[in-house]
Amino acid sequence: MKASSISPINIALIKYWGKRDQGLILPYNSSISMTVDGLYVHTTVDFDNKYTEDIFILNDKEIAQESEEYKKYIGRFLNIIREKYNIDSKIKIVSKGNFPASAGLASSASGFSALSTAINSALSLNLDKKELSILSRQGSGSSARSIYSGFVEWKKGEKADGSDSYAEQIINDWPDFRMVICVTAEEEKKVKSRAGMAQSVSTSPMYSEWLLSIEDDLKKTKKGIKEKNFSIVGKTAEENCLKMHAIMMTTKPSIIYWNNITVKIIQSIIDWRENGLESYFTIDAGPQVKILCTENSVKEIVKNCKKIEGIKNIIVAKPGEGSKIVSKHLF
Ligand code: 2P0
Repeated sequence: MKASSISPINIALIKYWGKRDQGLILPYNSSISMTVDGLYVHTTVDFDNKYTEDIFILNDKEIAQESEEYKKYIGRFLNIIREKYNIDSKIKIVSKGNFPASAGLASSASGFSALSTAINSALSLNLDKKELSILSRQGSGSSARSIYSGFVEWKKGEKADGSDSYAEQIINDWPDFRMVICVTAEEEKKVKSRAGMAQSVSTSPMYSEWLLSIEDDLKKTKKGIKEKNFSIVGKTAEENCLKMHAIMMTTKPSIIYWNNITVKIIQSIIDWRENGLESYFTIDAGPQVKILCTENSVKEIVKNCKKIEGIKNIIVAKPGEGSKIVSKHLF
């Protein structure tokens, strides 16, 4: 009962920030993302009676079952799996990401989609992509989107049981769309998304405004993606990102994920744009800036980024493939 998977991160163009149901992980709004090529988590799972307790090794470090991190994320998800599929045996999970964890690069999205995909195979659950997206969502909301390749929408759904809250592909191919990821800090963020978004829903005076404007953002972005209209997608993504950060900043106590390099990059992008280099930014629950651009401007953007002091790493990414089973096991 061993299986392995690889699952990518995804970066939202229209963001998810707030749950209408914390237990089932149901969002207040739909969201849209790009699945990112080259940044992924590789996971091997093994259900076997030889294990006397569950074991979870993340990036070569065993995560203690007593830790809050384990209980709130993996432990909670394994309880859901055990109850739903009537599983008694213990599991060993080994996961390895090729990017810094918890720094706003969607580690939980790739982590839980990799875990769900591997468990689906190990337990022969035969879930299709939609069902897998629903299962993965209950581990971490944004992971519902990493199941699919390309550009993806996670539909918020209406039903109380969450059966209509899953992701779907919008399009697979947009060959010249690029994301230049600027890593500005590699340490773990102080406020985890889960706690931060709950706090925003209950305390930001702007939260209801966010929900009122989101349908329009979704509509524009979906149409823009289908027509491969880069300007519309980039502009709408940037506006949506700023609205989400306005909510974060007006949360009590305020959540500010940006550092001074984040701000420097934002200002640079606006300058470049005024000078004819079309690019936009999006930023998640962390200080990294993801620059949206097309293939023909990557060279100039990377050259410009190298001149900005403090950027630790620059990664150029294309739209990529969703979660998949692989034969290589990590143990
Ligand atoms: C997103 N983020 O749409 C937004 C943008 C962060 C900022 O999805 O509680 O780790 O596990 O469902 O999925 C981060 O939220 O939260 C996130 P949980 P998750 O990508």
